[in-house]
Amino acid sequence: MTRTRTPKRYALAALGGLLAAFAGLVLAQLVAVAVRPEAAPLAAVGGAVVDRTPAAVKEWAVRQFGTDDKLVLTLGIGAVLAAAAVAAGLLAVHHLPSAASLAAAFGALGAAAALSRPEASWKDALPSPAGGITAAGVLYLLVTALNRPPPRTLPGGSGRIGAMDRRGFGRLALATLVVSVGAGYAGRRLGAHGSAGATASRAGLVLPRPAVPAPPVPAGADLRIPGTARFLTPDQEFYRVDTALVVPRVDADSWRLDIHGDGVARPLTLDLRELLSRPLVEHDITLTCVSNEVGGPYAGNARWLGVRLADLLREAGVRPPSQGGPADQLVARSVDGMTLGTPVEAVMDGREALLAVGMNGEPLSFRHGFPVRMVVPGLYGYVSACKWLRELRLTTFGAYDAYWVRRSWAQRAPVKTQSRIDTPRASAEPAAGRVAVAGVAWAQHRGIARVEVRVDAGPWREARLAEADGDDTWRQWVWFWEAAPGRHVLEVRATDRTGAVQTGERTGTLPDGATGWHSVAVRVRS
Ligand SMILES: Nc1nc2c(c(=O)[nH]1)N[C@H]1C(S)=C(S)[C@@H](COP(=O)(O)O)O[C@H]1N2
Ligand SMILES: [Mo]
Repeated sequence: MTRTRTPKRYALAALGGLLAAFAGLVLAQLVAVAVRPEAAPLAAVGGAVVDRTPAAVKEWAVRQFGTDDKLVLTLGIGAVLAAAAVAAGLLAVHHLPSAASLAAAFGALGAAAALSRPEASWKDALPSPAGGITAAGVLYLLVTALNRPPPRTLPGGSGRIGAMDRRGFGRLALATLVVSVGAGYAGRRLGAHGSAGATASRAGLVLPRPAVPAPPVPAGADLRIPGTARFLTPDQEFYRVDTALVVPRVDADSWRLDIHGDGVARPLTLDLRELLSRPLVEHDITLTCVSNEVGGPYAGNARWLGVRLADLLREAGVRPPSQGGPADQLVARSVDGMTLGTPVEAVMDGREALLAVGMNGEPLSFRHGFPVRMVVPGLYGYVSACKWLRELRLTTFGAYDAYWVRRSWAQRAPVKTQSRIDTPRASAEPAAGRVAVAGVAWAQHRGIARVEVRVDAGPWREARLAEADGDDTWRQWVWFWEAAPGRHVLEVRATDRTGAVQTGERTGTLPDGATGWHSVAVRVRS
């Protein structure tokens, strides 16, 4: 009997391909629960893509999609996978082995991606091929049903040429869907169970009182002008920038920190209890990302609680380069293999560089680095703020390039003076009359001395500054504008406490942070 290649058969075959891929993906996800979440196909391929994305493309993606860039990436990979699944389904109608090879190729690709990730072990290679085999098997069953005539139910019933066992296919397809959805749900539950220890360790963590508490935030530090960022950024509103497609959930009870390397006379290994037995310092620090464009959202301010990094380094026998120490770079490594390089001199020059465990009175959230992260006033996050910290190694800038430096970012990146207009927004149409122009300005570790605003490139007008909460945090400002109807352009610039005025020269974020004045065009209603 010959089969007719009806459009219906192709449509069902394509559907079969999608179902098979879905089943494979779910199974791979289940295997990854046993191995580690980062080894799941989408996470592994996504991570490998992130690792290989040139800085310029990454900057473009961050500009286009903001912190949704990870979601967009995952959807993109899903779309490629779906297209391949449809192709495999169509191929399978004629030639099952080619379809199986396609599934195998994707399994191998996922395995290679997983193995290429930092901190990978051989087990990470397991989930994707397991998924590929599952997909091939399911596709075989589904397409066999499509290529088989229906069973004759009536004696002498018609055996139409080209007929297919549509009912058999339907049953199998439904079963695949039900089992996959069920397994997917079980996988989620198991995944949550797998990190239950981490969740419990966070819930059980009681932060010790600081030996050196921070003075209360001055009442006048927050001007509370509608539409502006709050002085202390709540965890949920705090920007998040990292390469982790799966947020690492570290169990605080098994967490360890190793400190070693050049000039470390006494290498240290500490668990969390040992770390917390040292005197804790509380300090307010504004964290900013080098990828923040002028006027952008990647800045947040928090009250951090942690151990002074300089004290720990001294305990380990480290001397800064200015005192003859051999290492000028401190490389922090996270549990997910991220590396960030910080100047040893900056960490030991007296500023409150912290190994933080607390943020705004709570243990760090998982997103922001639980159980321990670094925070160094005055340096962009990518050269200082390692989350999910695991290791501190002393070396030189000459000997080692950290993750972002290998992707064309500068080795050293002190924060550049910036100011931002939070209100009015670019889209706003305020009524003529008195309009509050307000926002924040930052020059961490130098402090903000002045903020000025100008309208339509007119003379600079001095804004009113909120009370300062030290030099390591941003400072709110406000300027009341007698706005006349029509289109106007507002611009802002800050001056730091060294007297340096924020430059108006526009540069991009690469390689060490954007410069230029934030401007906002508004239409004032009459
Ligand atoms: N482990 C790890 N730590 C990291 C990163 C990362 O990708 N992985 N990104 C860094 C960057 S670029 C910045 S700006 C800050 C952001 O910290 P946040 O997400 O808590 O705001 O974390 C830094 N620490
Ligand atoms: Mo960053």
